Amino acid sequence: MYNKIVTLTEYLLKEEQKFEKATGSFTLLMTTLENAVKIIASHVKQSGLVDILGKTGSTNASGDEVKKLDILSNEILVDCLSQSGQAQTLASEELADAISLENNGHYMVYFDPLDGSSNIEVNVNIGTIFSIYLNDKNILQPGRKQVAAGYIIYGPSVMFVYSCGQGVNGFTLDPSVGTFLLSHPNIIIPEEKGIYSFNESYEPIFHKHTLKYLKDVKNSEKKYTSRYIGSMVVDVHRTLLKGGIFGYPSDKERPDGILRLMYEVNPLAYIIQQAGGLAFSEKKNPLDITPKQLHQRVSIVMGSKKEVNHYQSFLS
Ligand code: AHM
Ligand code: MG
Repeated sequence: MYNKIVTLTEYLLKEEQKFEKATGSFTLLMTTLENAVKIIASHVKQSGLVDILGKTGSTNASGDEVKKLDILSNEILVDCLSQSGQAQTLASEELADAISLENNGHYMVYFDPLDGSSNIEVNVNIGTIFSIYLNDKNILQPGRKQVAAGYIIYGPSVMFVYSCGQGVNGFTLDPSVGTFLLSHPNIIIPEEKGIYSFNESYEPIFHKHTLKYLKDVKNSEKKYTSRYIGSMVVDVHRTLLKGGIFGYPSDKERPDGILRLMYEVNPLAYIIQQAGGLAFSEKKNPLDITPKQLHQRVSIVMGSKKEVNHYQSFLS
């Protein structure tokens, strides 16, 4: 006897059956992505050993070049997705331009291969973020047109969270069998929670409304606590599961903040909103922004409805 738990592959196949005209292309694309992130996960797990084994130079013991983990993750995703034949366009934080492949792939895939990369060397959680669109000649698509989006967290366990427009589901990697199992079905973000996640060291350059908001949460009757990991994907993941608010707003020196619209903000804003939360960027839902360029930056605040509304109440 064993407890039958739904695997990511089974879940994808079941979802596919709901669409009469499905060709299997999306399932194949997601399965390729699943395989790619399992390879990335195994490298992330080994990363601490690279120092111990003395492989930090430009070549490793076998004479191969040792690649930085974010560059390596990018290569793994590009290789796997190119070979799948299902994606015609690939775009990444690590590549100046989008890659246009010579195939009839139905999809365009945008990704941040390893978000929070400054946390790798201190063994703190990081993740991969992805965003999927139907193939189109125009690569500058508004987030509203995403057909699926999600992320993978490399932490104490590896989690694959995604949505294709019908709620959000989370899968945890069972390392003994190497399979993602449905662990968090139909994730709903709590409507409110006193956790705020901003880098407060930017107070000297924050705009007045952000300063007023931060002052208010500290003096509020409702108990607030602060959490900031510095890997957006992980800060948003905590916000999704526990509730609260994550923000990287614009400030006096950075009119668009620092986070990237197409492969950081839009996929995570899509997930948060699919789970019943809110996201906004300078009074606009980021999903409604038509990008002017691939690597465009955008300010962002997202999370539990009541917490985001609270922040918005300080915007005059
Ligand atoms: P990365 O994609 O190069 O890792 O950089 C983006 C990261 C986000 O994950 C995180 O929210 C932000 O940079 C942290 O920035 P800061 O150190 O200014 O708070
Ligand atoms: Mg990033």
